[in-house]
Amino acid sequence: MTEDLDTLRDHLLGAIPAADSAEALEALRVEALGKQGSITQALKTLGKMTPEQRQSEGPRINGLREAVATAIATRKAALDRAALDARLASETRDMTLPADAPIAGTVHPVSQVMDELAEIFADLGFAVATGPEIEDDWHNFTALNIPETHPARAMHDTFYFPDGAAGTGEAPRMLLRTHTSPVQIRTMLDQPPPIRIIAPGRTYRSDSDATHTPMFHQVEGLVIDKGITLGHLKWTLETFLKAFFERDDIVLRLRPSYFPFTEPSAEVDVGYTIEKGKRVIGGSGGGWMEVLGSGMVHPKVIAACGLDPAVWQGFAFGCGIDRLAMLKYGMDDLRAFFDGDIRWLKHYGFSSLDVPTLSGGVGA
Ligand code: 2U9
Repeated sequence: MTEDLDTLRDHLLGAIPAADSAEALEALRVEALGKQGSITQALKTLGKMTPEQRQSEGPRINGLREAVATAIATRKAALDRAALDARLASETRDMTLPADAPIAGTVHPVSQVMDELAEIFADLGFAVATGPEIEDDWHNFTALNIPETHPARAMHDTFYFPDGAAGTGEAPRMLLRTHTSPVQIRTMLDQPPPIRIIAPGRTYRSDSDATHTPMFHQVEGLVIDKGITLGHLKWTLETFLKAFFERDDIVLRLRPSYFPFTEPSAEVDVGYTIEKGKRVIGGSGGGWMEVLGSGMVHPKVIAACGLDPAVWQGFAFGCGIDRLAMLKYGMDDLRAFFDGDIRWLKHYGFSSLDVPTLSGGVGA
């Protein structure tokens, strides 16, 4: 028995440190300490021994068991460390690669223009406001001086939700907002003037052709303060358009118009010139393009938001973001904006690392 144990000790304590894989080490563990293992079997012989034999053999067998268990744990830790080192060596990243190389996607022109608008208007003291796309009749129409019978409701080609509870008079009739104006209404109700905000976002009208999609993007602006005039409106729009088109020779033409929520109202045209057979924004030799609607906020709208129109005045404007993107970046079909065609996005998209800044240039 004594000789057997010595042979076993020599064999195991020689083989364990030499095991070259987790599998080989596990095989040795089973061979020694498994249910049928040599040490387990040796421990079982203790029960049949005389007390004297047990006193001398017990510590020897248990000592061997502990030595083997320790050797296995030491070898396992060494094999684990070697496996981790090998993985770390094979999974390295080249930290000197250009940062944009592995990025597959691009920033959509609509997102890019929204970022440009936020940057330009932040410089003029405007905050960005947002609100729900599912609105009620009051915030989308009534508060904006568009009562139930007003023809503008029909003009907006509104997507209404099925009546449901609304028909019972218990809940307001819900709709997809037809413009971002309800965001300005909510802002006026929520915070005291002075207010300077732009509200960019999705809007919905039941309309579809080369220049209209059922979902499109708008940005609207609102200023409410004391002593606001049309002069402030014109300067703000001129400053915005110069920064957006990155040209100093932007010429504006304000044409009288009508919107229920502004009085007086004006449509804003921007002059263009023809360069290499193409229309380019700037100058006015080529003609005029309509880009914005605007006006002084109607006193009824100011009153609907709980403010005294004799004290507070303001101006507002609105335009299509998709149209702004088309004019600046030269796309000709609005529907391609929403096709999700990766080739279109590769051509017209922007790098996510190229953030618009006034100092670095708002457009890439
Ligand atoms: C409040 C008060 C006034 C927002 C305005 C326009 C003029 C306008 C259209 C341009 C093209 C929308 O995308 S479009 O179809 N918008 O012409 N929007 S003034 O007036 C407001 C808004 C909110 C409280």
